Amino acid sequence: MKSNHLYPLAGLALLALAAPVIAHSFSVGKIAIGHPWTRETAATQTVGGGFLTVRNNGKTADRLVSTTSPFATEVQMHSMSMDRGVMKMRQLKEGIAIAAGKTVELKPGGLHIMFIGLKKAFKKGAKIPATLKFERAGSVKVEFAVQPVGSTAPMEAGHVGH
Ligand SMILES: [Cu+2]
Repeated sequence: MKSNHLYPLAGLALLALAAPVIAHSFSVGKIAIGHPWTRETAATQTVGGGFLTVRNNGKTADRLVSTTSPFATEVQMHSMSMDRGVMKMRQLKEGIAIAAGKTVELKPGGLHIMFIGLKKAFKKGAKIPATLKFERAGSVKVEFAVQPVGSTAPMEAGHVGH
């Protein structure tokens, strides 16, 4: 596991500081994960969605096979689609394929991660630790940034400098 925040070269670190926005990202092998985020949950809420981008910089297809988090009893991968005007959510037991050279976006209304059986509420500004496991690249620890309830897209500005 390697966080992209840790630039080995001072020059790169300076460039990063000069940028107006610093994304939080993670990588393992040829897989790059961009801005994992989730939404604030109410105390009574038992599930929460998780969103991120996964890029496969390798020449071989890979697959996100599972996710675990100490904050949830179970973490599933879901797809969402319209079926005769009704939004349907379906569990992807085989995981999510990431073709070579491609980026897959997990976002509200589409593919997403589902935290089930929340052990405590997700508080705005907190980071939810999770481990993503890829068939080929292996496992990587990431943190889902908790955004406000109404968020529909990742907010990078909220965590500049971490
Ligand atoms: Cu779902």
